[in-house]
Amino acid sequence: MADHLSSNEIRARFCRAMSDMYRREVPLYGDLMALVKDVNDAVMARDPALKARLEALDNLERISEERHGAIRLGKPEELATIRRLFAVMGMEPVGYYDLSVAGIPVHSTAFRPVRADALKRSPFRVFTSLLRLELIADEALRAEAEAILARRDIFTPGVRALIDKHEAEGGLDEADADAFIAEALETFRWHSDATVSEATYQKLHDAHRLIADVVSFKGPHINHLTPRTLDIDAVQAMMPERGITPKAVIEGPPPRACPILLRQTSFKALEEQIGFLGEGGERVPGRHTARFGEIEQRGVALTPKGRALYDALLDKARGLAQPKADGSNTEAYMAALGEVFAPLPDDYAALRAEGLAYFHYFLTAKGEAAGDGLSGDIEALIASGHVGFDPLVYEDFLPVSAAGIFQSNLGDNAAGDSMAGSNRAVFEDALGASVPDEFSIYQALEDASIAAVTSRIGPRHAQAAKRAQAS
Ligand code: OOG
Ligand code: NI
Repeated sequence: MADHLSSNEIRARFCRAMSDMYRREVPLYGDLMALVKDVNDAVMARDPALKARLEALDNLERISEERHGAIRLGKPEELATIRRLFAVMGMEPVGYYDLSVAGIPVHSTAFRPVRADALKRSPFRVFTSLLRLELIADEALRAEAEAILARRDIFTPGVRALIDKHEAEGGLDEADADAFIAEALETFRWHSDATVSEATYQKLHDAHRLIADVVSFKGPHINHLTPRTLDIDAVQAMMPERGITPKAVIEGPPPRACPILLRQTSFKALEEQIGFLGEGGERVPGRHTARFGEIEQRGVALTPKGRALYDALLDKARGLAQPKADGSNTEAYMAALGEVFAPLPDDYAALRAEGLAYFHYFLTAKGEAAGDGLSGDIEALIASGHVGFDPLVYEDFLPVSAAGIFQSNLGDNAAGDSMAGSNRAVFEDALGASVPDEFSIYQALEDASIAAVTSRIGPRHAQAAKRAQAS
């Protein structure tokens, strides 16, 4: 077997190549990246303890790199093939997100690495949506959209061949991996030439702006990338100084000492020049709005109990002040959010004690020093300082936040009424696989860390140690 490049390495290289491409395509995104880097550098300069922690847990050079991007697909077989494409990079579908509840005619998953070591090497994920054509009410238009999509192939023959090779041989060598990255990028590239006439585009656009974005082009252009910021409030506040127009509010929980889940915000999608297909095949100038830049800041993953509380509190805050797209009530919304979230403890020990969040357990230096002499249960060992716990970072997305990101970038009046119910089975059928829910992944990580700790406690460990000595 030839030497295979690891899927982690392929994903890291792909992420960098996509970032380079997107910065060339959308220069304002490069300005956002520069702002994020400046803010991250400033945060680390004023908080050396944080910097030291990041240095130990992460790679400082990669702090400001992209954490995710997003695409929107048009037909089931595109979703099935993109699953195989992402698998080459060690990315698996996790979670089902139904956006139709927010009036957006798609359902989605996130392709992402799931193992702790893979996340550490390159946490890059892609939020991937599939258009739900069945939500187009006008039957003739639905048929037309289907026919247009049927004519396109968003994958190059080269990438198809390399996906096959990866599956047949269980990996790709370095030359194939680099070829794969170049070919895969073609799927995510921007095409300024629409495949439809202005009249067709307009009809699709009137049905829903998102439908026009998905159906009118040759491929599912990457519509945003999202670096990690260490201070999302600072970046949001500084965007205007750099000539970047932010969306009105940061989605997700309010700012906290112990961050939970995911906070994210974006700059508003740019209006870009495109060419419609003219009657004689000529290009007719037009405009389309789809692409933007986003930033994110992640916190601890919540258990189902913690998540239910989060959802209820967010709902309550939105009942008090629904954020307006023009920013006119941003202060009122942020104030409501802060107030309503007060009952969610802002301290890791309390979040853990109340079973609201997931943690990684480990033997502290004191625990290691105790060697074979450790006994008691985990809670007692935590109290005595032998066992410690670190928050497990939330690696997934939030449907209400995602809807807010979609809406602000589709034009702020794109918020529609709730559409037909969710249809996970249809999505999984198109995907060709079932999607695990994210909780099971965090639970498994937490359980594994507990098992690793308990294997070193008490009689069982003492016996194992004796056996090891005897052999
Ligand atoms: C995806 C929007 C959702 C997020 O970060 O929640 C998203 C899209 O606009 O296609 O990326
Ligand atoms: Ni996003």
